[in-house]
Amino acid sequence: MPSKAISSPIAGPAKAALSALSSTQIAFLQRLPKAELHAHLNGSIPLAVLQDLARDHAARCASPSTSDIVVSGIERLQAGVQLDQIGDFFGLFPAIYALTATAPALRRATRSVLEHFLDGPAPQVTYLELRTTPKENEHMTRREYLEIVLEEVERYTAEQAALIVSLDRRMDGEVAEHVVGLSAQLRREGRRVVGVDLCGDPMAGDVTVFSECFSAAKDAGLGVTLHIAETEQNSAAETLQLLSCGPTRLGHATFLNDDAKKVVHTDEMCIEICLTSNLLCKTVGTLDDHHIRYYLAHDHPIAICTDDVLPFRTSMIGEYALLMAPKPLGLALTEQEIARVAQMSMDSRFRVA
Ligand code: 6MZ
Repeated sequence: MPSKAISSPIAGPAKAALSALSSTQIAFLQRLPKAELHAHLNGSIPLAVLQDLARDHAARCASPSTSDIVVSGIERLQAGVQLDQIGDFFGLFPAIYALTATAPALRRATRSVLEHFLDGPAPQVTYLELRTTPKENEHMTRREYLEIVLEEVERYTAEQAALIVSLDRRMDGEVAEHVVGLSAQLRREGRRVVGVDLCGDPMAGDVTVFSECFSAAKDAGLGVTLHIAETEQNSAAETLQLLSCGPTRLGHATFLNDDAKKVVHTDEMCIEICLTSNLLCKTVGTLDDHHIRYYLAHDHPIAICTDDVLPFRTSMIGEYALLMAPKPLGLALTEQEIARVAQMSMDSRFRVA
Protein backbone atom coordinates (compact mmCIF):
# COMPACT_ATOMS: atom_id res chain seq x y z
CA MET A 1 0.00 0.00 0.00
CA PRO A 2 1.42 3.45 -0.88
CA SER A 3 2.15 5.54 2.19
CA LYS A 4 2.33 9.05 0.79
CA ALA A 5 -0.84 11.13 0.78
CA ILE A 6 -1.06 14.47 -1.02
CA SER A 7 -3.69 16.84 0.33
CA SER A 8 -5.19 20.11 -0.83
CA PRO A 9 -4.52 23.14 1.37
CA ILE A 10 -7.08 23.75 4.11
CA ALA A 11 -8.59 27.22 4.49
CA GLY A 12 -11.74 28.94 5.72
CA PRO A 13 -14.00 27.57 8.48
CA ALA A 14 -12.19 24.22 8.86
CA LYS A 15 -8.81 25.90 9.20
CA ALA A 16 -10.13 28.37 11.75
CA ALA A 17 -11.69 25.56 13.80
CA LEU A 18 -8.51 23.46 13.65
CA SER A 19 -6.38 26.35 14.77
CA ALA A 20 -8.54 26.69 17.91
CA LEU A 21 -7.72 23.10 19.01
CA SER A 22 -4.78 21.83 21.05
CA SER A 23 -2.54 19.09 19.65
CA THR A 24 -4.11 16.68 22.19
CA GLN A 25 -7.57 17.46 20.84
CA ILE A 26 -6.43 16.99 17.23
CA ALA A 27 -4.82 13.68 18.19
CA PHE A 28 -8.16 12.62 19.71
CA LEU A 29 -9.97 13.41 16.44
CA GLN A 30 -7.35 11.55 14.42
CA ARG A 31 -7.60 8.43 16.57
CA LEU A 32 -11.39 8.16 16.34
CA PRO A 33 -12.59 5.40 13.99
CA LYS A 34 -14.73 7.25 11.45
CA ALA A 35 -16.27 6.73 8.01
CA GLU A 36 -16.35 9.20 5.12
CA LEU A 37 -19.62 8.38 3.39
CA HIS A 38 -20.10 11.41 1.12
CA ALA A 39 -17.05 12.31 -0.97
CA HIS A 40 -17.37 13.03 -4.71
CA LEU A 41 -14.34 11.76 -6.63
CA ASN A 42 -13.93 14.69 -9.03
CA GLY A 43 -14.45 17.16 -6.18
CA SER A 44 -11.80 15.52 -3.98
CA ILE A 45 -8.68 15.50 -6.16
CA PRO A 46 -5.68 17.06 -4.40
CA LEU A 47 -4.85 20.42 -6.00
CA ALA A 48 -1.22 19.40 -6.69
CA VAL A 49 -2.40 16.35 -8.64
CA LEU A 50 -4.88 18.44 -10.61
CA GLN A 51 -2.11 20.90 -11.46
CA ASP A 52 0.03 18.00 -12.74
CA LEU A 53 -2.88 16.73 -14.81
CA ALA A 54 -3.32 20.25 -16.19
CA ARG A 55 0.32 20.30 -17.36
CA ASP A 56 -0.15 16.93 -19.11
CA HIS A 57 -3.38 18.21 -20.63
CA ALA A 58 -1.74 21.40 -21.94
CA ALA A 59 0.97 19.34 -23.62
CA ARG A 60 -1.65 17.16 -25.31
CA CYS A 61 -4.47 19.56 -26.02
CA ALA A 62 -4.82 21.03 -29.47
CA SER A 63 -7.81 23.24 -28.68
CA PRO A 64 -6.93 26.62 -27.10
CA SER A 65 -10.53 27.15 -25.93
CA THR A 66 -10.44 23.94 -23.84
CA SER A 67 -7.09 25.01 -22.39
CA ASP A 68 -8.57 28.36 -21.41
CA ILE A 69 -11.38 26.70 -19.45
CA VAL A 70 -8.84 24.49 -17.68
CA VAL A 71 -6.40 27.29 -16.88
CA SER A 72 -9.08 29.61 -15.49
CA GLY A 73 -10.72 26.72 -13.58
CA ILE A 74 -7.44 25.79 -11.88
CA GLU A 75 -6.70 29.44 -11.08
CA ARG A 76 -10.09 29.71 -9.37
CA LEU A 77 -9.48 26.56 -7.34
CA GLN A 78 -6.01 27.74 -6.37
CA ALA A 79 -7.22 31.15 -5.22
CA GLY A 80 -10.09 29.62 -3.23
CA VAL A 81 -13.52 29.67 -4.81
CA GLN A 82 -16.00 32.32 -3.71
CA LEU A 83 -19.55 31.22 -4.38
CA ASP A 84 -22.46 33.64 -4.39
CA GLN A 85 -24.92 30.77 -4.51
CA ILE A 86 -24.82 26.99 -4.83
CA GLY A 87 -25.54 27.13 -8.59
CA ASP A 88 -22.08 28.72 -9.13
CA PHE A 89 -20.43 25.63 -7.69
CA PHE A 90 -21.33 23.32 -10.58
CA GLY A 91 -19.51 25.57 -13.06
CA LEU A 92 -16.20 24.37 -11.59
CA PHE A 93 -16.55 20.86 -12.94
CA PRO A 94 -16.07 21.26 -16.72
CA ALA A 95 -12.42 22.20 -16.08
CA ILE A 96 -11.88 19.23 -13.77
CA TYR A 97 -13.63 16.85 -16.16
CA ALA A 98 -11.39 17.95 -19.02
CA LEU A 99 -8.45 16.77 -16.89
CA THR A 100 -9.83 13.39 -15.83
CA ALA A 101 -11.20 12.37 -19.23
CA THR A 102 -8.53 9.81 -20.13
CA ALA A 103 -7.99 6.42 -18.48
CA PRO A 104 -4.52 7.21 -17.05
CA ALA A 105 -5.70 10.59 -15.70
CA LEU A 106 -8.81 9.08 -14.10
CA ARG A 107 -6.68 6.34 -12.53
CA ARG A 108 -4.19 8.84 -11.16
CA ALA A 109 -6.95 11.10 -9.80
CA THR A 110 -8.75 8.19 -8.13
CA ARG A 111 -5.57 6.85 -6.59
CA SER A 112 -4.68 10.24 -5.15
CA VAL A 113 -8.13 10.67 -3.60
CA LEU A 114 -7.97 7.25 -1.96
CA GLU A 115 -4.46 8.00 -0.69
CA HIS A 116 -5.59 11.35 0.67
CA PHE A 117 -8.29 9.74 2.81
CA LEU A 118 -6.74 6.40 3.71
CA ASP A 119 -2.94 6.59 3.65
CA GLY A 120 -0.15 8.30 5.54
CA PRO A 121 0.86 8.13 9.18
CA ALA A 122 -2.45 9.65 10.36
CA PRO A 123 -5.13 8.61 7.86
CA GLN A 124 -8.12 10.95 7.62
CA VAL A 125 -10.61 8.09 7.96
CA THR A 126 -10.93 4.40 8.75
CA TYR A 127 -13.32 3.73 5.89
CA LEU A 128 -14.22 5.59 2.68
CA GLU A 129 -17.25 5.19 0.45
CA LEU A 130 -16.11 7.16 -2.58
CA ARG A 131 -18.79 8.19 -5.07
CA THR A 132 -18.56 9.14 -8.72
CA THR A 133 -20.71 9.64 -11.81
CA PRO A 134 -19.58 7.38 -14.67
CA LYS A 135 -18.87 9.42 -17.80
CA GLU A 136 -18.74 8.28 -21.37
CA ASN A 137 -16.39 10.00 -23.83
CA GLU A 138 -14.13 9.26 -26.80
CA HIS A 139 -11.63 7.56 -24.43
CA MET A 140 -13.92 5.25 -22.45
CA THR A 141 -17.35 3.80 -21.92
CA ARG A 142 -19.21 4.17 -18.62
CA ARG A 143 -18.33 0.60 -17.77
CA GLU A 144 -14.64 1.25 -18.44
CA TYR A 145 -14.84 4.39 -16.29
CA LEU A 146 -16.27 2.39 -13.38
CA GLU A 147 -13.77 -0.43 -13.85
CA ILE A 148 -10.84 1.97 -13.56
CA VAL A 149 -12.24 3.52 -10.38
CA LEU A 150 -13.05 0.07 -8.95
CA GLU A 151 -9.56 -1.25 -9.65
CA GLU A 152 -8.19 1.56 -7.52
CA VAL A 153 -10.81 1.15 -4.77
CA GLU A 154 -10.13 -2.59 -4.63
CA ARG A 155 -6.43 -2.04 -3.89
CA TYR A 156 -7.75 -1.48 -0.37
CA THR A 157 -9.65 -3.97 1.77
CA ALA A 158 -13.47 -4.03 1.97
CA GLU A 159 -13.12 -2.66 5.52
CA GLN A 160 -11.35 0.39 4.07
CA ALA A 161 -12.96 1.39 0.78
CA ALA A 162 -15.99 0.89 -1.44
CA LEU A 163 -17.71 2.63 -4.35
CA ILE A 164 -21.06 4.39 -4.67
CA VAL A 165 -22.18 5.05 -8.25
CA SER A 166 -23.79 8.47 -8.72
CA LEU A 167 -26.65 9.36 -11.03
CA ASP A 168 -26.69 13.01 -12.06
CA ARG A 169 -30.01 14.86 -11.91
CA ARG A 170 -29.42 15.88 -15.54
CA MET A 171 -29.44 12.27 -16.76
CA ASP A 172 -32.43 11.09 -18.74
CA GLY A 173 -34.28 7.94 -17.68
CA GLU A 174 -32.51 5.76 -20.22
CA VAL A 175 -29.00 6.71 -19.12
CA ALA A 176 -29.95 6.43 -15.44
CA GLU A 177 -31.34 2.95 -16.04
CA HIS A 178 -28.15 1.99 -17.87
CA VAL A 179 -25.96 3.26 -15.00
CA VAL A 180 -27.97 1.40 -12.35
CA GLY A 181 -27.94 -1.73 -14.53
CA LEU A 182 -24.15 -1.44 -14.80
CA SER A 183 -23.81 -0.99 -11.05
CA ALA A 184 -25.93 -4.08 -10.38
CA GLN A 185 -24.00 -6.07 -12.97
CA LEU A 186 -20.62 -5.12 -11.50
CA ARG A 187 -21.85 -6.05 -8.04
CA ARG A 188 -23.02 -9.45 -9.35
CA GLU A 189 -19.53 -9.90 -10.76
CA GLY A 190 -18.18 -9.45 -7.24
CA ARG A 191 -16.93 -5.88 -7.71
CA ARG A 192 -17.07 -3.53 -4.74
CA VAL A 193 -20.04 -1.37 -5.69
CA VAL A 194 -22.10 -0.86 -2.52
CA GLY A 195 -24.66 1.77 -3.45
CA VAL A 196 -26.09 4.38 -5.77
CA ASP A 197 -26.54 8.10 -5.28
CA LEU A 198 -28.47 10.95 -6.88
CA CYS A 199 -26.46 14.18 -7.09
CA GLY A 200 -25.85 17.19 -9.34
CA ASP A 201 -27.24 20.70 -9.53
CA PRO A 202 -30.18 20.59 -7.08
CA MET A 203 -32.38 22.64 -9.40
CA ALA A 204 -31.77 20.50 -12.49
CA GLY A 205 -33.88 17.70 -13.89
CA ASP A 206 -37.07 15.94 -12.86
CA VAL A 207 -36.56 13.43 -10.06
CA THR A 208 -39.63 11.35 -10.91
CA VAL A 209 -37.55 9.91 -13.76
CA PHE A 210 -35.36 8.05 -11.24
CA SER A 211 -37.91 6.24 -9.01
CA GLU A 212 -37.75 2.93 -10.86
CA CYS A 213 -33.97 3.06 -10.95
CA PHE A 214 -33.78 3.23 -7.18
CA SER A 215 -36.10 0.29 -6.67
CA ALA A 216 -34.02 -1.70 -9.19
CA ALA A 217 -30.89 -0.72 -7.25
CA LYS A 218 -32.43 -1.91 -3.99
CA ASP A 219 -33.53 -5.17 -5.62
CA ALA A 220 -29.91 -5.68 -6.64
CA GLY A 221 -28.82 -5.31 -2.99
CA LEU A 222 -27.37 -1.83 -3.42
CA GLY A 223 -27.72 0.90 -0.82
CA VAL A 224 -29.47 4.10 -1.90
CA THR A 225 -28.44 7.59 -0.81
CA LEU A 226 -30.00 10.72 -2.29
CA HIS A 227 -29.04 14.38 -2.30
CA ILE A 228 -32.25 15.89 -1.04
CA ALA A 229 -33.64 19.33 -0.12
CA GLU A 230 -30.22 20.87 -0.57
CA THR A 231 -31.65 24.32 -1.29
CA GLU A 232 -34.68 26.23 -0.10
CA GLN A 233 -35.97 26.14 -3.69
CA ASN A 234 -36.30 22.33 -3.73
CA SER A 235 -40.03 21.78 -3.34
CA ALA A 236 -41.68 19.81 -0.54
CA ALA A 237 -43.32 17.62 -3.21
CA GLU A 238 -39.93 16.76 -4.71
CA THR A 239 -38.55 15.93 -1.28
CA LEU A 240 -41.46 13.58 -0.50
CA GLN A 241 -41.12 11.99 -3.92
CA LEU A 242 -37.44 11.23 -3.24
CA LEU A 243 -38.22 9.91 0.24
CA SER A 244 -40.82 7.57 -1.25
CA CYS A 245 -37.96 5.81 -3.09
CA GLY A 246 -36.90 4.43 0.31
CA PRO A 247 -33.31 5.68 0.60
CA THR A 248 -31.32 4.55 3.64
CA ARG A 249 -29.18 7.68 3.70
CA LEU A 250 -29.66 11.29 2.63
CA GLY A 251 -27.16 13.89 1.43
CA HIS A 252 -27.50 17.35 3.02
CA ALA A 253 -31.28 17.26 3.77
CA THR A 254 -31.01 20.93 4.70
CA PHE A 255 -34.60 22.02 4.12
CA LEU A 256 -36.91 19.24 5.34
CA ASN A 257 -40.39 20.17 6.51
CA ASP A 258 -42.17 18.36 9.36
CA ASP A 259 -43.74 15.72 7.06
CA ALA A 260 -40.36 14.88 5.60
CA LYS A 261 -38.70 14.81 9.04
CA LYS A 262 -41.32 12.33 10.20
CA VAL A 263 -40.37 9.90 7.42
CA VAL A 264 -36.67 10.44 8.10
CA HIS A 265 -37.11 9.64 11.81
CA THR A 266 -39.42 6.66 11.26
CA ASP A 267 -37.06 5.03 8.77
CA GLU A 268 -33.93 6.18 10.66
CA MET A 269 -32.32 7.52 7.50
CA CYS A 270 -28.77 8.63 8.21
CA ILE A 271 -28.11 12.26 7.26
CA GLU A 272 -24.76 12.89 5.55
CA ILE A 273 -23.72 16.26 6.97
CA CYS A 274 -21.26 18.47 5.04
CA LEU A 275 -20.70 21.54 7.23
CA THR A 276 -18.12 23.53 5.21
CA SER A 277 -19.86 22.74 1.94
CA ASN A 278 -23.15 24.14 3.23
CA LEU A 279 -21.49 27.26 4.63
CA LEU A 280 -19.52 28.02 1.45
CA CYS A 281 -22.48 27.30 -0.83
CA LYS A 282 -24.49 29.61 1.44
CA THR A 283 -27.36 27.18 1.94
CA VAL A 284 -26.72 27.59 5.69
CA GLY A 285 -25.76 30.95 7.22
CA THR A 286 -23.76 29.95 10.31
CA LEU A 287 -22.85 26.79 12.21
CA ASP A 288 -25.33 27.80 14.85
CA ASP A 289 -28.13 27.73 12.23
CA HIS A 290 -27.02 24.38 10.81
CA HIS A 291 -29.52 21.51 10.77
CA ILE A 292 -26.90 19.29 12.41
CA ARG A 293 -28.03 20.82 15.70
CA TYR A 294 -31.57 19.46 15.19
CA TYR A 295 -30.27 15.94 14.48
CA LEU A 296 -27.86 16.06 17.42
CA ALA A 297 -30.69 17.14 19.72
CA HIS A 298 -32.78 14.17 18.48
CA ASP A 299 -29.86 11.71 18.66
CA HIS A 300 -30.66 10.89 15.01
CA PRO A 301 -28.01 9.07 12.91
CA ILE A 302 -25.67 11.43 11.07
CA ALA A 303 -22.33 11.08 9.32
CA ILE A 304 -19.84 13.96 9.12
CA CYS A 305 -18.56 14.18 5.54
CA THR A 306 -16.41 16.46 3.38
CA ASP A 307 -18.39 16.51 0.08
CA ASP A 308 -15.63 18.06 -2.09
CA VAL A 309 -12.32 18.79 -0.33
CA LEU A 310 -10.82 20.41 -3.44
CA PRO A 311 -13.09 23.47 -3.84
CA PHE A 312 -14.15 23.61 -0.17
CA ARG A 313 -10.53 23.41 1.06
CA THR A 314 -11.37 21.19 3.98
CA SER A 315 -10.52 17.71 5.30
CA MET A 316 -12.19 15.11 7.46
CA ILE A 317 -10.20 16.26 10.50
CA GLY A 318 -11.19 19.83 9.63
CA GLU A 319 -14.88 18.87 9.59
CA TYR A 320 -14.55 17.12 12.96
CA ALA A 321 -12.72 20.20 14.25
CA LEU A 322 -15.89 22.15 13.44
CA LEU A 323 -17.70 19.88 15.91
CA MET A 324 -15.10 20.38 18.62
CA ALA A 325 -13.89 23.99 18.44
CA PRO A 326 -15.41 26.52 20.84
CA LYS A 327 -18.26 28.68 19.54
CA PRO A 328 -18.52 30.51 17.18
CA LEU A 329 -15.68 28.67 15.36
CA GLY A 330 -17.25 25.30 16.11
CA LEU A 331 -20.14 23.62 17.87
CA ALA A 332 -18.26 22.97 21.13
CA LEU A 333 -19.28 19.30 21.38
CA THR A 334 -17.64 17.14 24.07
CA GLU A 335 -15.27 14.29 23.22
CA GLN A 336 -18.00 11.85 24.20
CA GLU A 337 -20.52 13.48 21.85
CA ILE A 338 -17.99 13.52 19.01
CA ALA A 339 -17.14 9.86 19.56
CA ARG A 340 -20.85 9.04 19.32
CA VAL A 341 -21.14 10.95 16.02
CA ALA A 342 -18.11 9.12 14.61
CA GLN A 343 -19.62 5.78 15.65
CA MET A 344 -22.85 6.70 13.84
CA SER A 345 -20.87 7.16 10.62
CA MET A 346 -19.31 3.70 11.02
CA ASP A 347 -22.76 2.21 11.70
CA SER A 348 -24.21 3.80 8.54
CA ARG A 349 -21.82 2.23 6.01
CA PHE A 350 -23.30 0.35 3.06
CA ARG A 351 -21.78 -3.05 3.53
CA VAL A 352 -20.73 -5.55 0.90
CA ALA A 353 -22.96 -8.57 1.58
C1 6MZ B 1 -24.86 18.05 -5.45
C2 6MZ B 1 -22.69 17.54 -5.99
C3 6MZ B 1 -22.20 18.30 -4.89
O1 6MZ B 1 -19.33 12.41 -9.68
O2 6MZ B 1 -17.83 13.64 -11.24
N1 6MZ B 1 -21.62 17.05 -6.61
N2 6MZ B 1 -24.00 17.41 -6.26
N3 6MZ B 1 -24.48 18.80 -4.39
C4 6MZ B 1 -23.17 18.95 -4.08
N4 6MZ B 1 -22.84 19.74 -3.03
C5 6MZ B 1 -22.29 21.02 -3.14
N5 6MZ B 1 -20.87 18.23 -4.89
C6 6MZ B 1 -20.51 17.45 -5.95
O3 6MZ B 1 -17.96 14.31 -8.81
C7 6MZ B 1 -18.39 15.63 -9.10
C8 6MZ B 1 -19.90 15.70 -9.23
O4 6MZ B 1 -20.51 15.46 -7.96
C9 6MZ B 1 -21.70 16.21 -7.83
C10 6MZ B 1 -21.84 17.07 -9.07
O5 6MZ B 1 -22.70 16.41 -9.97
C11 6MZ B 1 -20.43 17.09 -9.63
O6 6MZ B 1 -20.43 17.28 -11.02
P1 6MZ B 1 -18.01 13.08 -9.86
O7 6MZ B 1 -16.86 12.22 -9.45
